[in-house]
Amino acid sequence: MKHETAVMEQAVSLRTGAYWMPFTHNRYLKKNPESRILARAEGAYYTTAEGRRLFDCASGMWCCPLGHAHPKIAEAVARQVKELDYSPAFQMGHPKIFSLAERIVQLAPAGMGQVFFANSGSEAVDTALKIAVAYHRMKGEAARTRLIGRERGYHGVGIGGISVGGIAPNRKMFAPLLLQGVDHLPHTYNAAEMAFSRGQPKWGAHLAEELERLVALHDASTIAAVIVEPMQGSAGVIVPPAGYLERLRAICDKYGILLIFDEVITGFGRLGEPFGAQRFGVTPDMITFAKIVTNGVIPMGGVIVKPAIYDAFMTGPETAVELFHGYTYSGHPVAAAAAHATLDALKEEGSFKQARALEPVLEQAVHSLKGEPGVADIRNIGLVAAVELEPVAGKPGLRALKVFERGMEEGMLYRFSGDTIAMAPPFISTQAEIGRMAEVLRGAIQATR
Ligand code: PXG
Repeated sequence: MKHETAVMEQAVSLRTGAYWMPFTHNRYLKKNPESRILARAEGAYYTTAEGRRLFDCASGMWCCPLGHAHPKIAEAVARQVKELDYSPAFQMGHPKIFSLAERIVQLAPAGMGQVFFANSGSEAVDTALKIAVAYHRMKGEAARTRLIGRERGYHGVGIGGISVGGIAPNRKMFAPLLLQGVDHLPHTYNAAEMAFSRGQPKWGAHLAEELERLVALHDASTIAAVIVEPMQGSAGVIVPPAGYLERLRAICDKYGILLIFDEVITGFGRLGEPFGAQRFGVTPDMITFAKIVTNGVIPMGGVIVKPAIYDAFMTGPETAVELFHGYTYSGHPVAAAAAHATLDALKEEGSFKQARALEPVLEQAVHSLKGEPGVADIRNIGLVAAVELEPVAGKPGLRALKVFERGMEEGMLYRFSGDTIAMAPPFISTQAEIGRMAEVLRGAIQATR
């Protein structure tokens, strides 16, 4: 209790000037930081410095679905710090990272073979892009360097990730740094055709044919890879049209182009299956992951590849390094311990099944908001949902900010980007909590009309 009071006191007497907050309206927040300071977390709830309990509607930032302060994960981390806190990542290993790679391959769709570890989604993405280009070179097709992303795609904030990404504000300031030789598929969102769809929209599979157009324009011999999120998360939850990913896979196969699924959000159960690949029945050549792999407790990311990709590098003298890439903290032992405990918990708690069981509850709850003032669209799949609001004229983002602030007053921590409210509740949520999450949102939408 003494400790708890100290945490809270520290949080309310903050000097905020030195901290440059990421993806944040620093000036606005720092005028009144108290309501935004999280002091504690347990299970599906945060407690703010002001002592307000908030339901964790987005599982942190999509990464903590097993709930906070998970005893098994906490214990595994504490034990690992004492047993082996760090092991050099290059030329050395430790037992837990080999076994973790094997477990991740087993969870992945059939046909994947190896895992390369990084520390975040952004690093995972840049790793996958580098592997794609280097792979073709190893195979004697060094001209295959072009990377194809998608409009509205989010692939983190590395130079590679923003180059293949398709969100203008993330790109425009850094335009001179963007990679050359990148093109983009169109996004698949069309309100007139798919607003208020439940799950996968029926319209839009034909948009995958745009890849044929890009192949005709650039020639397949110049294209290394296509990278897409199976479900676009940061763009406001854009669910792939039925048949779309299948068609992308077929066109990539036809032209020898690698298909990368960025599963940083969809990996490890968010869609009710281990990966989006299994949910949609489409197996890519590489999968990037991060977030849920450690339940958000310790940073970790990585790339899962098909054996043919790994094997392409395993040539030349056995004593030579095969891939000149890696991070000081690749496969960090403490992250590996957290990941093992997370995978144990996902299994023991039947989390994928739980996410599937909650999917219709979430779907029903959020779609009941149709018709509330200014609700432009509602989208959902797996344990993910988004409510898109009509913007206040001339002030994009303001409506969602107001709803977000109102939500906090009512005990809900929503995610918002632009004028879309996103929800990705913990797998441990009860039906009642999901119902309340939607009802508080209804009240906030009505109050901010
Ligand atoms: N790829 C995808 C598909 C992501 O969603 C990243 C890469 C980058 O991961 P790191 O670990 O470098 O941040 C992401 C991250 C949101 C939100 O609320 C989404 C992300 C991060 C923070 C907030 O939409 N996605």
